[in-house]
Amino acid sequence: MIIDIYMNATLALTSPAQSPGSSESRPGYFSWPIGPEAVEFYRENGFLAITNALTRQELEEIHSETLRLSRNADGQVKGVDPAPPAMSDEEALKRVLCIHFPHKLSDSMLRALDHPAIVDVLTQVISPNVKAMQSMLFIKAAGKPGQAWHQDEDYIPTRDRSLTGAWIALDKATVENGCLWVIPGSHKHGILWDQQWHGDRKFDCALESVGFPYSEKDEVPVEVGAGAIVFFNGYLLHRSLPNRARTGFRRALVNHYMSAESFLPWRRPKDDEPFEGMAKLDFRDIVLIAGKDPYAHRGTCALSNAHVRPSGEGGCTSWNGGRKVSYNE
Ligand SMILES: O=C(O)CCC(=O)C(=O)O
Repeated sequence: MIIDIYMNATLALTSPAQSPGSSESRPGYFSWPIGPEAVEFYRENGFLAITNALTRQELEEIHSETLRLSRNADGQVKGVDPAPPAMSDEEALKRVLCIHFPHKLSDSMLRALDHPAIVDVLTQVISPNVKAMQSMLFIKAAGKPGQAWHQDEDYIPTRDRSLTGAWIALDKATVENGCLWVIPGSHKHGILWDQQWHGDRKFDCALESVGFPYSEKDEVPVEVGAGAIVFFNGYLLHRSLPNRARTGFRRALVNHYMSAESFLPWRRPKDDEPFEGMAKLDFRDIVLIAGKDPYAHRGTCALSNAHVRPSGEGGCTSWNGGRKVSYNE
């Protein structure tokens, strides 16, 4: 079964990296360490892909941890039962669309937060001082839905628009199996567009951004091999379509980062917690991955736990603030 699970991974990643900063012939695809050309591309377009980021060994470790978390033998991932011993690895993986905060339970995913390729890119496109606050492990078996148009700052609001995703491809990601699609340059408006329920079974329970001045002809697929990393700005409009391959998975580990200079007003304090006011609201369940944390004196704390994201297959009632939504028939 392991062979089947690794079937669509492209693991030819031990070849020497291209010279620093050089890019492939496709626009937006670079090797690391990156140079000014890549930074300029990112500023203009709101995304870039690093093709030579993870080694085969790093990928294999994350694959094996993905399986461990999906089997959930110790029940630490909320929202999915421990897999019975008789359940195949493939079946265990197929149960889960995505696990939020896997770095809380996996050392290799925690290590992936400050992978040198990520530090290289983020210290050039965000700030010398960078912190991480979130990870998501998409497993996306054949037949699973995508995520409708959205901007990540809808969900993780920074105060200086510095939110950046690092989308680590664990399998080859193609149009067929549900790669990322982006609208280049859409981050530049600096506007968070309205969101509404889409009712479309192609997508999971998250809302869809609407009212922006782009159409489908403006979107481009970001197809990458396993081990590549796609970086994208928190204001960039992006989505993914369902995995339409007949078999296999489209796995990706997505980490989120921001400047350490900005507070992160992500969670309201509970009634009995001291509160200095909105301007000082700061989520401190963070990992500093580069430079200095100007707010280190505030300490850090554990606020998030690994849990499964609803795929929509069992309905979306508990998502979007408990708002009841249903799919169009
Ligand atoms: O990987 C996917 O299918 C969607 C990921 C995404 O939209 C995100 O990380 O914001």
